[in-house]
Amino acid sequence: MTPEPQQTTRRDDGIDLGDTIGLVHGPTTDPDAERVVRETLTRAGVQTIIDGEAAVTIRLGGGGLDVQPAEGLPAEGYVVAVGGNQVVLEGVDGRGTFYAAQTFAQLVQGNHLDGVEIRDWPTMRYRGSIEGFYGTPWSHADRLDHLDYLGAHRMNTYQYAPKDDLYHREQWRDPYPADKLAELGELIERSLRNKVDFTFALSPGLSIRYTDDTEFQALIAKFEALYELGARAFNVPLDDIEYEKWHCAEDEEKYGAGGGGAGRAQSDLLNRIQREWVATKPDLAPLQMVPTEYYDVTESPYKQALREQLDSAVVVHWTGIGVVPHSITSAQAAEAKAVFGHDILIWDNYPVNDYAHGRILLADYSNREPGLADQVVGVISNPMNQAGASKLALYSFAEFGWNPATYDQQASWRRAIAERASGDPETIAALEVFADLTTYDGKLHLANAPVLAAKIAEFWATWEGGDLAGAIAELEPYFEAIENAPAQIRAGVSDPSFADETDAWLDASFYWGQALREALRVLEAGAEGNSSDVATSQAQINHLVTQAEEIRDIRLPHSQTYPRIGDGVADTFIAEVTARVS
Ligand code: LTM
Repeated sequence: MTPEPQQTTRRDDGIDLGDTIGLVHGPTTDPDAERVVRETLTRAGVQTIIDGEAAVTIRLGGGGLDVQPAEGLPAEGYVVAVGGNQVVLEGVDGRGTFYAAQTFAQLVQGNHLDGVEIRDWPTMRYRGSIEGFYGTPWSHADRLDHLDYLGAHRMNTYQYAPKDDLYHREQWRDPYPADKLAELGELIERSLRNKVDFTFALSPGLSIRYTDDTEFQALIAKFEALYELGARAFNVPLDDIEYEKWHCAEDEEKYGAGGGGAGRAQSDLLNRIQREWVATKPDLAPLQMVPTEYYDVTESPYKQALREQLDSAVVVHWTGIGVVPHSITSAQAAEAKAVFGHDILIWDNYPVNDYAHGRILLADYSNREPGLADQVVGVISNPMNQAGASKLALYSFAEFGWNPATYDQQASWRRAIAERASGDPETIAALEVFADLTTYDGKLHLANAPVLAAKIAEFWATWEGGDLAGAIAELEPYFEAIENAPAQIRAGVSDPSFADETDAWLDASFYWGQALREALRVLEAGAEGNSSDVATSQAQINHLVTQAEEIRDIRLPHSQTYPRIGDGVADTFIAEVTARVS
């Protein structure tokens, strides 16, 4: 089950659903939950769903079985009970009932459910993602698929903030053209179906004139257009701007120089949005902002201004210490809360790869302390330019946000891999080999290809001990696994976006696997004193590496360089081999 429920009690009276099910609606029933239940039943082979009781009855929205009701659980909490020929799915609210249905979907195995009682609720209020990276934004189809993924993993937040959507940042004043607006409308609709808060973010900081009323009106008009489409959550990111640079003399005169002035100007803007717009719409979620100093906890005139002047209802984003921090501790988060003086939402820059050109990041979501939940209102992921491949990390964000106390980064990563592989052992193994080659990001993960590196270290130890054949016999299967992983992944990962988006890296892995194997031939030929075979194999290696380095992904910024595969390990091995035979 993912995320793992807070409380699970096994019962011994499981249920076979059969082909006819009764559906009874209780007080907390929910149409999106019902859709998930019906789809699940269809997948399980149920042919008839009757309105009312049957031999097996699903009570959607409570009632039935003698279980403690959901009432009293935290927001979004729910109860699932399976036994005595009944299934009870009850939430404390609509989202809770939807999550009960999603849990039901995971519990159904074929046509069967084991007996169980689950009481569950999220630890963190905000769980999900912020599409907040530079480079090629996600496609419309990527986003629709992503929203389904969030809903199925009990994540409740998607923030629309792609840096390279011109209408989000550079041309923030301009209304969206009709076709873009229609797409945003579809995203909002899909978010609602998945009980995800579609959070529309507008970044005016590159050019806004804070004292100019028409600027405020332009911002509100943009928000209003999204509100009309159904968006109920809004964010004003002011990251990555020159906050000491004013865009009109009036601003400079009113706010003065330095970070303190920027903090006052930004507070005035946010406070006016809060006062004149948010406060007039009771169905809006708390307003959010991303401060310009989002990456530290150092006291400054800017933070002092936000702390003292920004409306207390505004939620403030923070990335941890450092833009992409190796670790985030609860003590740091407590400092962030104190220095910003507001609720803190962690904008976590993992697995975002816009700064790591040529890399996809498929390693574990690591080094975030569970105690963060006591200090912040949530943790959301800034993902990669590759939406489907980002699901590996998002899986773990879902688990961490739901239940940080039980979060185990390695175990969660393995489950995420297994999910991508639909549980197929060969595909799991191939994904693990491939992900190892794409570990390094220079931030959360400082070592590249740790598994490959360890195997190569063992190889040299055996080699130094004089057992060339034994060393090769041990290592070559792993090189073969590198070569063969792409084909296995392409055949075995059912989500087509994964192989599609990692295509460049899969191709590169194939060539590097072959090059590594050829390096073993170099060693063999060298040991035999066969210089002609050494030269032939070395030429072949050069050819393979050239092919790997000619590959380009189609997305910016990765299209500007070659896909990195086990760099610093695979290339070093080949260099070492060459040095030893020369
Ligand atoms: O992290 C924040 C708040 N802003 C930007 C992001 O847009 C960008 O994706 C990441 C990673 O490069 N770094 C930032 O500073």
